[in-house]
Amino acid sequence: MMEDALKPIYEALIEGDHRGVAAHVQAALDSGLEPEIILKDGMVAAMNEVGRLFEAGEFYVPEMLISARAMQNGLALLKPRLVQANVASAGKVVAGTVKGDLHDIGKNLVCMMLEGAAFEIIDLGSDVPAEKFVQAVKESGAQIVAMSALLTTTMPNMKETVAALEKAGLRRQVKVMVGGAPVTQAYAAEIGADGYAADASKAVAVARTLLST
Ligand code: B1M
Repeated sequence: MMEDALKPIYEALIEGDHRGVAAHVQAALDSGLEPEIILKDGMVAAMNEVGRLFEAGEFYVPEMLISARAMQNGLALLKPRLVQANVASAGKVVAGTVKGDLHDIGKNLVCMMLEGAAFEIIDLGSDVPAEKFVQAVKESGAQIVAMSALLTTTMPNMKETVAALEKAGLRRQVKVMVGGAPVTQAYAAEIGADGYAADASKAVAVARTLLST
């Protein structure tokens, strides 16, 4: 059953009420609720419902967009609680949502959790072409490339990025990890990625494992 403090967050997110989301997230934090619970059981659950309503033809792109904006508003409040200041860098990560794909909420969450675990993040944003990943690895000397895709039609661009890293002679110096709703462990293996994570907290564990192997 959903906590009482989460219901108004869930409802405000579905309504795309960004002020309401911020107010209810703040109230939930003030009441002592863990940020991870607010995120997972309140906000991510609401975005899944938005997706279901879209699929059912009850929501259209503008509704998805205003819910996404409200989500970003709530995330901004959670960020300081999820990202703790750490001393030593755990490693450098070049992150982005692949070419053709504008969904950046999951990728932002992954970046936030990695940052909280002391990784240095070079966030390339969304709709990132393979060459831009390659360029960023060259410039930063990152040890990990983290790619997100939310559309079945953009998943192949992960494979394209792996190929571009290979072509640039960089594949042996970076580990590639992938994720996003349609992505699976099997797909990660198929495209030659080194790691897959189903959610943002698992992404931290995967990144740590990749750098220790
Ligand atoms: Co779009 N959209 N969307 N959308 N959208 C989905 C993804 C969809 C599943 C909705 C649906 O039909 N049920 C569907 C995809 C269908 C498919 O391909 N199979 C879809 C569609 C069709 C589209 C358009 C094509 C719609 C249209 O124009 N007709 C269009 C495409 C635009 C484009 O990208 N070129 C489109 C547009 C949009 C908006 C721009 C309006 C908006 C995005 C705004 C933004 O991101 N700034 C939007 C939204 C909000 C969604 C839904 C509703 C929510 C996505 C989200 O933020 N979820 C989504 C439905 C759904 O996902 N249920 C949907 C919350 C987020 C925290 O979860 O991103 O999955 P997620 O991230 C998770 C994990 O996947 C994982 O960690 C996170 C949780 O901890 N993860 C990683 C993600 N990346 C990772 C990387 C890792 C590891 C883990 O390692 C590197």
